[in-house]
Amino acid sequence: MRQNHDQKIDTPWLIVGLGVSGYSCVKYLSKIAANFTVVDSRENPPMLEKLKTEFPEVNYLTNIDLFSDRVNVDRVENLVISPGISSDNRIANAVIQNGGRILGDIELFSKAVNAPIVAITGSNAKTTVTTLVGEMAKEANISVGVGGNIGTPVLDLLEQGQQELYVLELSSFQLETTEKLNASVATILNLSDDHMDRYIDFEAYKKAKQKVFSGCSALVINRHQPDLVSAPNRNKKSISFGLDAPGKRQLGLVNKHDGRYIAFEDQLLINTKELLIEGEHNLLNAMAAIALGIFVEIPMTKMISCLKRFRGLAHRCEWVATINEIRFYNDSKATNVGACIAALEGLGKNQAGKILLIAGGDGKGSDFLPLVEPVKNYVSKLFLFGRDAKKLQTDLKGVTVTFLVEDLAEAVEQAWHYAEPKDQILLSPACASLDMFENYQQRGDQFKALVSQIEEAA
Ligand code: UMA
Ligand code: ADP
Repeated sequence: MRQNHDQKIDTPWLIVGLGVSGYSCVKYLSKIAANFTVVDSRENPPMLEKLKTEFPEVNYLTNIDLFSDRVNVDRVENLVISPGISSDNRIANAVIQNGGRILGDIELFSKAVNAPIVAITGSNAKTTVTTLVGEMAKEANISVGVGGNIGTPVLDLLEQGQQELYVLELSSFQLETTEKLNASVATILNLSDDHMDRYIDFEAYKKAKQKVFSGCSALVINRHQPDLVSAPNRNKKSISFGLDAPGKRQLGLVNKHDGRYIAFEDQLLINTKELLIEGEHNLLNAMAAIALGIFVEIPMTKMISCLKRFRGLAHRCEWVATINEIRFYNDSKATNVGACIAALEGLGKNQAGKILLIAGGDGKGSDFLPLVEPVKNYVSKLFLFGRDAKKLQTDLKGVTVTFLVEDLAEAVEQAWHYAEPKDQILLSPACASLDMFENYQQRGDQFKALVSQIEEAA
């Protein structure tokens, strides 16, 4: 049941959402002695118990309908909204109409710090590149705070005292409410359909992402998608990255007799054979991290030594096991079509066998047609489950042999049944997991457990 009586917010600040971001804002606003209230549409938001114990004096309202006109926000001047909630709701609109402003935790953070910020967004590769830049800074003994969409709310980073550098992974949701980020260097790594259940169209999603450049001093640009940079930022200093040979202010690939090298202008940096991360997409990620690092003066030697030992992250094209010459990969973090294409191209090229692909879940309103070409090229059998299995089946009709299955367990069982030596069994769902799992980690962990069972029985 929703609150059915009128509510008046009596404070100049209002925090919407009591998840980890909302709670980090509670701590921050308390510290700067702002007078605020917290609301959440859920009956029992995740951080409620913590709020009651640690901040018993704070006013809060739960089970609030953000679209109802029963909440009076006439006194609210600053509405701090959590990323999971769109600003297109009645409470936010009323605050704007009254001359108030909408902001998020990223805006508060950027006003509070003096140290340089590396700002990273994109549809895919954010966590990989953010982690890499953070590790590169540590390798160079630079004190660094790494946070944002990656998991630690940015305002929580301030609790460790000011660092020499901040590396932030930013989602389009977080950028929507960020007017001036003032990053030392900012990038949109790549862009493909995602979160189409939140945005009217791709342009609206792109516009949110482009806020990462607001007030930035320098840019890192993907040469394969140059139109991601918004017009007012095109004349700023920049370094680009791409899979072709590099020119001036460019990172790229150079072929030599002993292999392919990542190079900056005419300087060879590392033979790609020395990297532990697989796939062409990870070469782009390595180059993007180096380009970002150059702008915040991480020494090149440190960046290269870091790259040589970086093994990649769990659930991202992660090799799990090889059983009877059949390789299993967990790419549960492929929650959109772009990531699935990268996995198919990364694992499919130069392989003798075929890929048996396990996909499906919540497609977040995306179009699956861009999968047709890579599925045709690399996939011998497709196993689909979850909410959008039928939509995937329709969009990929006639492209390869397709099976609709009940769940992940049946998908793995069937894939193992059909796989032949040299094949690869790949979980790369192209969809979010939330229709059947708590999160992508649980989906990936279940996949790994199912593979272990096969290994034990084999
Ligand atoms: N919610 C309500 N009512 C409310 C407030 C929230 O129903 O009043 C729901 C939201 O719709 C959402 C969930 O609660 O489904 C969580 O939303 P939130 O804004 O409270 O999220 P936080 O717990 O603060 O976590 C957020 C990011 N989550 C989202 O953007 C949904 C986390 O990214 C991020 O790590 C964290 O802040 C710290 O910065 C997660 C994520 O899924 C990993 N991000 C999306 C993605 O990567 O695709 C964008
Ligand atoms: P994000 O934080 O943006 O979701 P991750 O580094 O967690 O990015 O990777 C998410 C998914 O995207 C994984 O499936 C991963 O294999 C894939 N991926 C990684 N780098 C790229 C890239 N450059 N282009 C496309 N997909 C990528």
